[in-house]
Amino acid sequence: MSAPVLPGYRHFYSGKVRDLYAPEDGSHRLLLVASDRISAYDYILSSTIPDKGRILTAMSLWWFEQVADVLPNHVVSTTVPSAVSGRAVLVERLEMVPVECIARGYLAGSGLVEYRKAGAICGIGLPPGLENGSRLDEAIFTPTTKAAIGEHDENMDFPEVERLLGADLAATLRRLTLEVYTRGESIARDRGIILADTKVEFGLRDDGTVVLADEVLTPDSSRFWPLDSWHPGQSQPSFDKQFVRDWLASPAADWDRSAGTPPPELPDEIVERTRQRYVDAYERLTGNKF
Ligand code: PZK
Repeated sequence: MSAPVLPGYRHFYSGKVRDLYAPEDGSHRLLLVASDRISAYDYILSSTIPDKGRILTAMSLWWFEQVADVLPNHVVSTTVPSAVSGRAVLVERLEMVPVECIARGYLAGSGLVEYRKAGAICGIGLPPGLENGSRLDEAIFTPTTKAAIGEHDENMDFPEVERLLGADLAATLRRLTLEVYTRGESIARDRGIILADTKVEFGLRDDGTVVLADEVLTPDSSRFWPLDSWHPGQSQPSFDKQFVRDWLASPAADWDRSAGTPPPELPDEIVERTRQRYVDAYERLTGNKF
């Protein structure tokens, strides 16, 4: 599923699972389109998940409202071309901050790797004895460089962020990242979902106002874990992608991850169960029916 042609818009950029367009009306806007594409093990799969783009768009819009008292967001309108209805938003065009702002409240992924190697993540020392999936006493800000597609992001320590962006903006981004995450984690936990970590994208208006951009607190930008199967000391199942990962790793898929061949198409049952997990996450978090 490649980026659709949208009359009145010029295709501007495509990420792994989303596409950006510039309106041809000369307005200072962008159209941010969420596709039904899904990634696993660093591949974009050939299968799509029906409604994923609409579900994640609705979830992100809901989160923007939940944190509207923390900072403004880039959404201008949800009136969009019918070809992408429900899965696109018209947004303010901002100067994007060239740092991936990540907050972690639990130990997993590259954070766990760093902790085991150094007892610290991004220069922040952590107590000994933490395990895979442990909850941190306080969430931490673990920024990374924005690498080009295909490259891997590199951890930065806070002084590096200060040198790159200035001490004021660095402190503001750290505070806002932690406020957005802490608010989200608390809301999600009450509804049975652990938000282990999240990546927040910020942009700047011409007057320097920091604005929440991109999508926020979705399963594509965050680790979602089911609270009822959270067991520190082992790797936690992913709320949204576990069926996909388990099937791709099973003999049924007949796929050798290390061979460099792209993963096979997903069976209909795996697609349907995965779609249901996105619907579940949306309904549990928001209390709305999808
Ligand atoms: C912007 N991205 C990442 C997201 C993609 C790429 N409001 C904004 N103003 C200016 N630029 C961006 C945004 C936002 N959001 C975001 N790159 C630029 C991205 C989604 C799909 F292809």
